[in-house]
Amino acid sequence: MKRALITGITGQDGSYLTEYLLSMDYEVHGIMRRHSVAENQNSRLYELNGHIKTYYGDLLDYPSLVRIFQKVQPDEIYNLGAMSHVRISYDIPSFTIQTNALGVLNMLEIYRTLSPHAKFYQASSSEMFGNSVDDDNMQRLTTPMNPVSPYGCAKVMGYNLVRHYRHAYKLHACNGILFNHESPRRGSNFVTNKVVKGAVAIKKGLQDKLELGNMDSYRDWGHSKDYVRAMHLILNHNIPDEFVVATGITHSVRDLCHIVFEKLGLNYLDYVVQNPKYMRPEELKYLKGDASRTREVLGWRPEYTFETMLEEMIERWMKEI
Ligand code: NAP
Ligand code: G4F
Repeated sequence: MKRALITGITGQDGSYLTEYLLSMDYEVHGIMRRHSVAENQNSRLYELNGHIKTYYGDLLDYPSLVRIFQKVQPDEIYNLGAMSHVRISYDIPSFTIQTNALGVLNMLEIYRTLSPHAKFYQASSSEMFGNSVDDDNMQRLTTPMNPVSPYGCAKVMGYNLVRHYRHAYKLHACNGILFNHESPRRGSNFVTNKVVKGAVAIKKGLQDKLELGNMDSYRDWGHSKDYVRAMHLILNHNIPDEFVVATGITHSVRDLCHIVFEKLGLNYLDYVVQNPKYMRPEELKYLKGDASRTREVLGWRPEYTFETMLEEMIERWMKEI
């Protein structure tokens, strides 16, 4: 039985990855932070109660990480823990850089000293590219990284640290450069789930307007369930390396609103208003990922389309609201 250790197990990806690994008979261990309201903390893991082992820890708390590594002795390490909200990273830049960059350094140091025979996956991000695009309007491994947010800057550091530790200490450490991925479990302050939740509340007569920021940026949106499968393939590839995970299809935030409201029989133009509060000091305008190498080398294919993913998200809020 393989033993996996997941940081960020309470998050969207952590919960789907846990389910995926359990379905393959892994023993799954996860690191959880202390929250003041304990009830909601592991809401994404409720159905897995009794099937996983969790430990209090924090990417910034070195002693807790050492203790957990010694106890678990993992075969596979998935470092998904992060302050993952790009707009909020402008509000709390120092915490973001500490968690998303120094947190990776803490993990790598403990990995190399206590579990050097394990495999290590780092949750890197398309936010690292910033506004760089290749001539064909896509991003890939060779696209320059010019991050436009504290979040993106920190992720570039984490990405480079993983490459450095792999080369310097001959570790099986790899990066997945994942483009945006969503699901019914997505935090409701990310744009997809905010739009779906708002549109459903409007449909039910509980809300009049939906306030958004920039509607003219484009994102390459996939489903988290498809993307956690890619994480496992990347980590278990025989050569530790970097891989891009994306659908290769891009939509604007405006398209997103149009499609979601239309599925509910509404016209978004009647309800969506802009609020400068949600604009960013510097915006990443356009993402469209080239995952052709990931498809060829790892045989990865997404199963969801943008539309089937949104339908699943609408269904969640129709039941819940
Ligand atoms: P998420 O839902 O926000 O989950 C983030 C997880 O990190 C949560 O479990 C959170 O714990 C934990 N965390 C935050 N700060 C921590 C700290 N100091 N120490 C330990 N754990 C900490 O994010 P996600 O969408 O699942 O994303 C997973 C990873 O992929 C993140 O690293 C993210 O940056 C990266 N990524 C995501 C996307 C995407 O589109 N979803 C794309 C590219 C890369 P709490 O529950 O206690 O807050
Ligand atoms: O949903 P978002 O907040 O995601 P963003 O900034 O692209 O970041 C996500 O994807 C990254 C991968 O590229 C991850 F690394 C990161 O952890 C996170 O998961 O915003 C998407 C777009 C942006 O252009 C934003 O300006 O939607 C625009 N937007 C417009 N109105 C809004 C809103 N975003 C949010 N969160 N809230 C709004 O009201």
